Amino acid sequence: MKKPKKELTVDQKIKRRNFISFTIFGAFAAGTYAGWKWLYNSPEEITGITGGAHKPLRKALNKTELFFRRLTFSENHLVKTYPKSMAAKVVRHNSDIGSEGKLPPEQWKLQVTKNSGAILQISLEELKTLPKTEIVFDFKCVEGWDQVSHWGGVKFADFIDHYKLHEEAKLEYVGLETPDKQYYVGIDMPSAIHPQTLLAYELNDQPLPGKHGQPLRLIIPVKYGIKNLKRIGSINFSKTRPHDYWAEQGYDYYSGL
Ligand SMILES: Nc1nc2c(c(=O)[nH]1)N[C@H]1C(S)=C(S)[C@@H](COP(=O)(O)O)O[C@H]1N2
Ligand SMILES: [Mo]
Repeated sequence: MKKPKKELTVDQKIKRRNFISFTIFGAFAAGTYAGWKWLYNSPEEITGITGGAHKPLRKALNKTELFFRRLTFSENHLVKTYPKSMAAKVVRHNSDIGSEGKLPPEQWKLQVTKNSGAILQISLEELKTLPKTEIVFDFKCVEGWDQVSHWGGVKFADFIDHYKLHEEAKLEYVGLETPDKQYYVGIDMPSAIHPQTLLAYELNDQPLPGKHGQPLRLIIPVKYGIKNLKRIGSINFSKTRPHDYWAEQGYDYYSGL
């Protein structure tokens, strides 16, 4: 004979539901805690090129970076430009790590290391014999200001052509440093050879003032100000990420717009 099904009282039903919801809630809470603990106890990356995140988080950040690089970047994608009349006459100035004061021009030569190990020493006069390119664009600092400014110099891609650095340009990165090596940046090659990237020696049709990177600076409109290194002393090419002043402090290595 079949056992008659026992009806639950309202009270019992409530108790049972509470039991089920608390069990589910508890399981979620335990899972969340376990996940957090896993992340918390996961090894930290070695502080070096980038600045100390937990390894699983850095992995996710790198994936995100790659996704946005592929989505937003192409050599044909140009940053918006403006008429010269819109360029600021009084140009904002930010930090001067490695580029303080004025450098006697005769004490400066751009040093470019080739794959062979040979070092090119290039004077400003020599650079000025290459075709000049000008750009008026909205310069953006991560600290929250931006300003339309007008720069002139040698297109990085023209520089590569002129000095026959095609083998070097097949590598992934360009590293630039101030003469005293106090400030340094790493740039991915597609951004370096982007048609709007300049080795700039002029601001508002005048030689670069001391505080804006005299005698030569990087102007890379596809990146935030931090990557626009003032007073370039040396240029290197590499397969791996060159060290980068702000990335070491935890800023985004790519720092693209
Ligand atoms: N050598 C050197 N380059 C540098 C910096 C610096 O401190 N030292 N600061 C960077 C930052 S954060 C910004 S916003 C721009 C500012 O350039 P500006 O002073 O010409 O406006 O330069 C970049 N290049
Ligand atoms: Mo900046």
